[in-house]
Amino acid sequence: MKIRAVELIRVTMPLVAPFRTSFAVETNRDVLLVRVETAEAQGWAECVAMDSPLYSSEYLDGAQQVISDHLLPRLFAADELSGAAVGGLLAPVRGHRMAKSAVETAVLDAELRAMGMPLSQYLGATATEVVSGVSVGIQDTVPELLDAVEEYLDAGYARIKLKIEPGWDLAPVAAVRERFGEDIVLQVDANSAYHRADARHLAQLDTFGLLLIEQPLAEEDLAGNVELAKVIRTPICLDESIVSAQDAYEAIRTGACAIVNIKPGRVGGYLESRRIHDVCAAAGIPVWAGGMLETGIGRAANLALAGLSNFTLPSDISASDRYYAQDLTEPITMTGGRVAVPTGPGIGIDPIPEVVTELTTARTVIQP
Ligand code: SMG
Ligand code: MG
Repeated sequence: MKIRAVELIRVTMPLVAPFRTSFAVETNRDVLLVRVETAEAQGWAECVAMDSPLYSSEYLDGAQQVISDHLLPRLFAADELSGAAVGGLLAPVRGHRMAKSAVETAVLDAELRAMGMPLSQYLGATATEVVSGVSVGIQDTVPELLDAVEEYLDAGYARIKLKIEPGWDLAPVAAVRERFGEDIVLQVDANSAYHRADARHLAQLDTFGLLLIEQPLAEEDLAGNVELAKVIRTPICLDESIVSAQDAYEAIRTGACAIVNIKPGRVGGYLESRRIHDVCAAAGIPVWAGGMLETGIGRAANLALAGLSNFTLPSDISASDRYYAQDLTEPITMTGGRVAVPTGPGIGIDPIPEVVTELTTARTVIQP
């Protein structure tokens, strides 16, 4: 396979409601789409970097520049390209995993579409549906939070994740438990907002029967989680801290986490995601798929991954309408707390050209 051209498309997607985390409030999702054209097929992917480097060090303009100036030239220079070869070709470039993931996924999508094989099958996924959880942002007041949670439970979501930060943790979690009872599956995500000295405070969450606490401490502070795990009973799940299979291995070996959130963008692609899945499976550590407010393009690919057998916890793969009134693809839907794994070739979903055109803010075509 040879690449004929790559199109980088910037799209601005208005969110149905602002989404607040411990690090930012999002009202629009700026997205970078990568379209790879080969003689046989075209492939699509979505870069999950956000407009500012607040979730992690990557951000959209930086990702776009790395793709154009440093990643694509390495792929154009290759004699025979395949999705599986991309990782090795891009390895000399340090970091920039979200950018690498988008490029690898677009190449893989083109290859699989040409072969007529679904990404789920290529990855070895066995499930046809994924248990769907929803991530609920920080709200101004507890009553507003309860209304939001009620709406998602009524819609059928199988698990609720509350974003927390210092000052918005014990009270909202207590209120949700009190209102909706012990039976709802509940977890929290701090996006690195706490410090080791907060261990005793976080231990107070233990009374609420949470499935897990996600990324309580700084990205770099793996050892802090080992200490924290001695003080809290709620299982620690890592997100930002795990950017490779080696990180996952190390976090598990040292006891820094009991659960891993897998986001393909964060770890450099679906193939590294599968390696993390395998490392965790071998160690008896359950995993689930994280989300980055993807459009249908990224969501479809995440569904393929989440069909692997060790994705035993509900994933952050909600329906399109959780974030977007109009998705870039046919909407992804959730029924009875489950979302179907796409069955078509490649990522199994196509962008709707008119919608992409309408929401596009910039496009560039890059050729070998
Ligand atoms: O796609 O539903 C989604 C987003 C889920 O909370 C979510 N993602 O840290 O896990 C996380 C966050 C990262 C993005 S927040 C702007
Ligand atoms: Mg997270």
